[in-house]
Amino acid sequence: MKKILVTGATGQIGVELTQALRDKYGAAYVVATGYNHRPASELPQDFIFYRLDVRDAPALKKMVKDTQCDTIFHLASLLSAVAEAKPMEAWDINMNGLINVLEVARTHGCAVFFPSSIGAFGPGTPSFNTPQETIQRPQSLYGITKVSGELLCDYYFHRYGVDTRGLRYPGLISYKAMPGGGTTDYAVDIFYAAVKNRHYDCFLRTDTQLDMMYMPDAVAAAIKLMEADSAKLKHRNAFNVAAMSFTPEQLAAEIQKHLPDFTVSYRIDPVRQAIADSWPRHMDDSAAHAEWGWQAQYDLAATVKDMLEQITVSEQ
Ligand code: AKB
Repeated sequence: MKKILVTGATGQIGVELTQALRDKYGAAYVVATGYNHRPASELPQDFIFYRLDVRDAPALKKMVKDTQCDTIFHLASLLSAVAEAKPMEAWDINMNGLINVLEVARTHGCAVFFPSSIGAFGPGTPSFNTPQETIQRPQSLYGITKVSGELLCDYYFHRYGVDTRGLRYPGLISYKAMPGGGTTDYAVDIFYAAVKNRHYDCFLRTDTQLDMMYMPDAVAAAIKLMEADSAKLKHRNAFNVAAMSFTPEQLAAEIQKHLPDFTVSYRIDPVRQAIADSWPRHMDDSAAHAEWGWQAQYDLAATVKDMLEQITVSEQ
């Protein structure tokens, strides 16, 4: 039986991944930790977690020792837009947090899941069918921490045999916890604006095409990767995973099929637009298919239908 520790459990991925892990392995076997407190009203009811700053190595070590965990889902990280605003803090949390996790995993024999991102690519990367192995010269600080994180995870695997595995996530769409300062956040905000106001002011250009994924797929991918047969993994840190790829204009058109009076205007944020312009449009995820059977379940139409239904119910 696995005993799991989740860092960053109050974040956008963390809230849903923690719940899915508790459903699968039992609540007693999944310890959720978080640092950046959201108001309780923004978390699911009865969401139990411990306060832990991943930069605090002794506290992290004590948590791993006390819980006797054998697997760490290390989600604590600052996202791309907020990392541009607070680069020193982003480096501290994303890099020092990760190396603390890897060190404690090395000394206590834990496996580690690390979420990388499309942000790990840059303007020199092939934009369409972005290969699993390709040029990675990101220009955002977030992206630099993600490439460095991938390399560090591979280093701990090759040098010390720590079972590290990771995914390059696209922009993630969800309704249970809001994202906190990413470039792809428009693809979440737009649904709330559509349901509440029938209008959205988009901060990315109408034709900005990016890979996206619905949260149930993102959660399933992390669990499936961590359960995969280690011997079959040729790549580890990190696998490209794709589900759908669209522009703000295409997303708005899909929403309009359900809400015909919905309109969008564009007020571009130059920082987030520059980041988005440097990211790939669509990744090739054939290595994930071949090595551990990855397959997305949600396309654009299914995601939009579910998001609108869930948000409409929660607003009533
Ligand atoms: C962000 O926009 O920063 C994240 C990501 C794609 O990694 N959602």
